[in-house]
Amino acid sequence: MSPRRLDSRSDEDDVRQRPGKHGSRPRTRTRPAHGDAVPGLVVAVDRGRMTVRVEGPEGAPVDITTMRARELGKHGVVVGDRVRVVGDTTGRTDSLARIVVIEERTTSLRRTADDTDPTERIVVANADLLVVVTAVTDPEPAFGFLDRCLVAAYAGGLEPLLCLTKTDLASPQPLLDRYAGLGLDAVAISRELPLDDLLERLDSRISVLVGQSGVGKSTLVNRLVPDAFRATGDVSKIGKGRHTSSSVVLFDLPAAGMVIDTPGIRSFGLAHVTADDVLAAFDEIAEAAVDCPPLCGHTAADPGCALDAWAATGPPARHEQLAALRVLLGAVGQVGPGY
Ligand SMILES: Nc1nc2c(ncn2[C@@H]2O[C@H](COP(=O)(O)OP(=O)(O)O)[C@@H](O)[C@H]2O)c(=O)[nH]1
Ligand SMILES: [Mg+2]
Ligand SMILES: [Zn+2]
Repeated sequence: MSPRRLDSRSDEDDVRQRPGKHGSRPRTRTRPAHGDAVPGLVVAVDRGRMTVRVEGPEGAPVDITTMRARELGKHGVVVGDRVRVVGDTTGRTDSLARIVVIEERTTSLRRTADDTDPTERIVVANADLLVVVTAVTDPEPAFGFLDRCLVAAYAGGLEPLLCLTKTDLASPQPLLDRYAGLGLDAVAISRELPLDDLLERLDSRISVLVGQSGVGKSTLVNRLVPDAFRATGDVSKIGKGRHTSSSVVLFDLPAAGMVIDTPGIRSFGLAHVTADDVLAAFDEIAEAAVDCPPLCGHTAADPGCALDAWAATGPPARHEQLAALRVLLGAVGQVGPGY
């Protein structure tokens, strides 16, 4: 069962988007007539000002300050967005350029504040990989959180990667076992060991790091990006009250690729996700589910779910696959809207 990349949905907005009819949202690649607009990548968003990386006069990348053009209406801009910019794009002090186009997103990592809040927010656009960082112990793995991260990855079209930290303290095996059926990629790391396995997976890609407090995410970011200077240890004392402690931050890896840290994200509300959104990441299972009754939640409690028959036929590994998938669907099952 191999996850496949989903087609993009059009989710432009990180604000006020009603759930329940995704798939039918208009696909708006907003493009006013700006022939001279230059392409760029949004690397930071801070209260209405976006830092956009464009190609500078000498060909080297330059980070410039921008705002959204009025013609974009309510379309939100998030880190990772590919945009087009007009105005003063030199990056000179006090220059302010305008974003006139937001390119269609290839992936979108989304969350709602909680499972009942209909307001969907896009956390990061166009990331390839969601690196779910969890300690094997100290703190103990938060399985519910991990399940939710994986659901958000599959539903958003990102490839998930489990990054198991503090493996000097305990075995990663129980965590690997929980998700074995998903065919999920995983790396085990610790402070004392080289990061080669992880670096290989981050190479030339845009990766988002998520993880609960204390798992060693800042320690990891500092090793990946030596000039990142993320506060580690008792963060509750260090980061409190600063808006930077909760903003999404993009770092360039010393080699090729970028990592995006998400310090403020401690939960993934999934009010926007349906069971079928998750299934869509698994070709074979999605195909088997066409025989399910309408609005089937695909859990063991759903009468007539065709996935039981699918697991009962074919290779025995299907049972493990279905069990792992249903662990994830348990996180979706708590959702009201759409079901
Ligand atoms: N034993 C052990 N401790 C670690 C490891 N990585 C980080 N830590 C410790 O775990 C604590 C939390 O680390 P931090 O990077 O601040 O976690 P964050 O909250 O996820 O950013 C700190 O005391 C780190 O020194 C590791 O690989 N092994
Ligand atoms: Mg931290
Ligand atoms: Zn079903």
